[in-house]
Amino acid sequence: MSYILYSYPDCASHVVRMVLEELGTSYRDEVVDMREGVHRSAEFLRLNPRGMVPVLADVATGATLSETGAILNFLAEQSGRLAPPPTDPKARATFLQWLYFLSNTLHADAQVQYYTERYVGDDLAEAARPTIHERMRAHYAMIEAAIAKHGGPWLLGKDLSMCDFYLGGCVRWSLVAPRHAPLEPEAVTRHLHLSALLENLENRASVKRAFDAEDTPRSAYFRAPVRSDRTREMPG
Ligand SMILES: N[C@@H](CCC(=O)N[C@@H](CS)C(=O)NCC(=O)O)C(=O)O
Repeated sequence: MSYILYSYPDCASHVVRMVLEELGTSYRDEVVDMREGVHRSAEFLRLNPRGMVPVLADVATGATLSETGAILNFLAEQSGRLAPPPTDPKARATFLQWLYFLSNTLHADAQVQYYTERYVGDDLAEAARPTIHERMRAHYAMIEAAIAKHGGPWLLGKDLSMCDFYLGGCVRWSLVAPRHAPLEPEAVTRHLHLSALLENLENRASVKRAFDAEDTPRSAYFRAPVRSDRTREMPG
């Protein structure tokens, strides 16, 4: 076993799981039961003082890290896969640019969409939703234009990368997860290149395994969850 993945179903850890499955790397799953508040336990806070999943522990080196974007970069460096090599600085720069955008803008905005009250308070949450929805729509339109420019099929061009899994996770959370205000599917489905990317992603064996491992419906990106036995409390 190479890694330990601290996870909770359909959360940000799902992105890391898809990547680990794609890499074919062995890992042990440690489910952090958020419904039971395990993410706030002293033991888990020692791993991540912010009390969030994902956390990845690299068994061989003892390295332990949180933050989805950092974990993906770490895995790219360790595996030498799913990212252009450092020996190709132009392609690597584009990869890093997207990875940071996904982490500090798309994922961050998806969190504002989900946890709106945390950012603006209960009283202003309703009023803030149209603005955050508009931001998400604009991000998807910008991504569509970028893929259209090089022709796809993936975010960086012809090669699948870490970024595609991260993008897939963010799209899913913005469309499916929010309790109060999911984005309308058309915000994504109207974009042909982005839709094709998501469909390609959804059809990968690694992604199917990741969804199965979390007992999450495979209708991954556009449709609402069909299971009702688990409340989605902690996405994104
Ligand atoms: N910035 C973190 C965000 C991760 C995150 O939001 N995790 C959520 C679950 S999907 C979490 O642990 N939430 C617990 C909480 O907010 O108390 C990352 O990129 O990994």
